[in-house]
Amino acid sequence: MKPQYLLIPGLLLLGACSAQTKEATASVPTLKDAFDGKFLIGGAINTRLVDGLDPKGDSIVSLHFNTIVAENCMKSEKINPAEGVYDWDDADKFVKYGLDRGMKVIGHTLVWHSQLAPWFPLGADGKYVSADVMKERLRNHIHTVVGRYKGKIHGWDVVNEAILDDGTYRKSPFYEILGEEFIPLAFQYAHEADPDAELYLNDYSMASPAKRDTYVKLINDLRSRGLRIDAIGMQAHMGMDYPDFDEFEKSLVAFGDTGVKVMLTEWDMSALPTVNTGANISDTTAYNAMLNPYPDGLPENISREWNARMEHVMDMCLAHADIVTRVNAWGTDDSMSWKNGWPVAGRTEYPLLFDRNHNLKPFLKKYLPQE
Ligand code: 9MR
Repeated sequence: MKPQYLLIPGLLLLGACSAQTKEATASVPTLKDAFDGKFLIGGAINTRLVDGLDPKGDSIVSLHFNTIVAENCMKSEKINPAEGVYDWDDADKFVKYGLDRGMKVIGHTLVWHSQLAPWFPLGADGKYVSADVMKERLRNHIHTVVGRYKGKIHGWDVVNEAILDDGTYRKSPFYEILGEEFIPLAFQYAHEADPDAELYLNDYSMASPAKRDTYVKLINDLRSRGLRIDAIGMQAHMGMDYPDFDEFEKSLVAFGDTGVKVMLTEWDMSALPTVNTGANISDTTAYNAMLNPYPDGLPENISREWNARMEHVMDMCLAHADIVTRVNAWGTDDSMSWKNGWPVAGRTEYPLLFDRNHNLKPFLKKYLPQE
């Protein structure tokens, strides 16, 4: 029997399938039913939601998603703040939250230049450590974190944002100390720690042809060494005038052609004037009211255009459902999106699949199973 959901205006509660409640219940079409057999559908969730402080967010995640990713609680700064010191609290609760609901739980992220625990690349003299020491630290970090969730985490963003838009390697501490080898090493260590976990490379601005070419080479290189890589995560932070959808699709196809799967891992679309097309969180701009034109709600024409662009992306994923295995929004509802604070702090954004009242955005309705 399909689960029944008690409908209360503005709130959805999981209800019992009893005769008494039958008249007051109706089955609700869900996103996970809509895309069943095509790809997983989900979102990034934060610790507020896991801790029960966002009950409406919890309702939509529990009802509509079959996969979740940790928005912040697994980043090295948080989970491994000092050498040999691990803070598992939020990550444990996050993993349990997903497993309790039968979801595919995704770990984010093992190797990232940003939110990197400050101790990680430095010696007692404050300078970068040697390559040997860095390898050991990388190995310990990955073995400890992946090992703790062995058999529980479905897949890991192993390396995040390693390549710049011009296709060259980002000069991160990992790169400066270990050169390009930090990527194969990270994949090797992650696979050693959990041979069954899927392993991903994840990055933004994936429509860039130069970036695409480097990632194709990188995937081929990892595979030629016999290392496991399951998918490329195309973060998919978008706006009203970017990315070029044709180039985005070319990247999606090029990645698929290498033999790995493709995931939209951090999907959102700004509805506001474009200030920055990437997702590099250190690139910020000062507030100015012109950049925040819709504090009281999206005008109808902008909403229509936004929904049409989102529908175009979802249709692209469906057209490539043979290679797209997960579509994941970077958040739950508009009120909690990082885009309200970036690249301009204090804007009112509308980038996600659910609005501030936790209603599904209009473009999604066409995909829902008919009631
Ligand atoms: O959404 C995340 C935000 O809450 C954090 O402050 C920020 C820094 O840790 O990271 C955001 O998530 C980023 C993700 O981890 C990697 N890709 C870009 C995302 C947006 O900055």
